[in-house]
Amino acid sequence: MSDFSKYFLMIREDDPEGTARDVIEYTLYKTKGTGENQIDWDEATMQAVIPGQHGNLNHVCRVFDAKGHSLYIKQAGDSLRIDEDMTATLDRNRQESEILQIEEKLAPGMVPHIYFYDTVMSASGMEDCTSYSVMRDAMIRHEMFPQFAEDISEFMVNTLLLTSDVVMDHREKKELVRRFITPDLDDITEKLVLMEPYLGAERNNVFPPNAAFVEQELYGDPELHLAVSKLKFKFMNDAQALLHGDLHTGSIFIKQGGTKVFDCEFGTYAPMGYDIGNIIANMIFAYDNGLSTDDTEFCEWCLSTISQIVDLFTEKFLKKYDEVVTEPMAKVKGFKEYYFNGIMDDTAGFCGTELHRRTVGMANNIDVTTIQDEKKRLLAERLNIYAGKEFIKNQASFRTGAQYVDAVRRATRKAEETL
Ligand code: SR1
Ligand code: MG
Repeated sequence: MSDFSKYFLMIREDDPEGTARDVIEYTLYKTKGTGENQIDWDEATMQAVIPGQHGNLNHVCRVFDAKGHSLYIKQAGDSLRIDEDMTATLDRNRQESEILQIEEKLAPGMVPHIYFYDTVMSASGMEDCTSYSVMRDAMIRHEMFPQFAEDISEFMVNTLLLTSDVVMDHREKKELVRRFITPDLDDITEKLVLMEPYLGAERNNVFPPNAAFVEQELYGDPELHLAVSKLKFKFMNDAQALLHGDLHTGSIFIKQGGTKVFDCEFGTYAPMGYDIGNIIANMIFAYDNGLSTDDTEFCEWCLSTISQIVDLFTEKFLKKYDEVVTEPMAKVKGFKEYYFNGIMDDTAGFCGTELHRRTVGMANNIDVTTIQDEKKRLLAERLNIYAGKEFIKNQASFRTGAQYVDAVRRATRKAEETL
């Protein structure tokens, strides 16, 4: 019997048999039983399998039995999967679990249920979502999900607005700010997203045929650098709402008619526009991949989804604001419009930084890196760079879904002209 009273890395991709043994023992230790959040496992048929891994940071293993019970065990390792030399606090598993529990209350059914989390092993037991696909994989297959804009806009309005000062008691909100301060994880975002794509870094992953373009358009544009520096300080200092913090298509499970958001270990108090901008940017990456195979139907679905996300978020946010606002000063005439315009500015700005960092930074995304044809990959990268610059430099021009779609089409044409 392994000793789970001291931390050790239980999920080891280079040792599937040892992992299975440890994970089954651990799962029984944490969940065996018939009460709430316990599982009546059929021990004789239990198996534990490490699935294809997606995340850059943690380790996961799926446990199941022949009677239909199943669970995902997720564990934080000392070093990060993306780079063994990088570390981040083991406490990230607690943060993620607690945020998912909060989000489950605010947006019921839209996150995987957390059965338990364990601050000794830095591990949690999460609802098995294998009937869903990771959305990034589905995007690469060019699958379309008509419910997505409705679902994700609902998720964002509920999790963001309801954790902000316009709704929450300010003392309780500050307690959450304290609980979810994540210096290590924030440091990754502050460097990987909000600095290195502009000032350059050894660990940037620039596609060599695009190096001169990146040099000129990103590293060599002082006006852009100033706009991003303002966004960076906003991210660091504006504790507006409890964010997911890494809301890309690799952090979403999806199937026809269903959406669940997971992987919120970057969750922290920061500007709402960071989450909203991230999701829009990641739909642009899906569009990039569609363009590479001339899949017009998929590209148009991506663009109309972007448009709907922006417009539905706006409609639902403004309606809900009137229903739930508690702060008297937030009811003063004109404040709602001021507050919402700020969110929309941030959305455009952080959409731009996500477009840039995934194109040239350390953590690229497979929607673009799997494009084999060099010219088509250059088209994708350059349109991301052009669109991102427009979003960052002209934040106040992006208030409607149609304005985002027009900018993506403009950036596509402009990128085509360079090839
Ligand atoms: C070092 S971690 C790189 C990236 O992976 C995560 O998903 C976050 O997006 C982070 O920036
Ligand atoms: Mg992640």
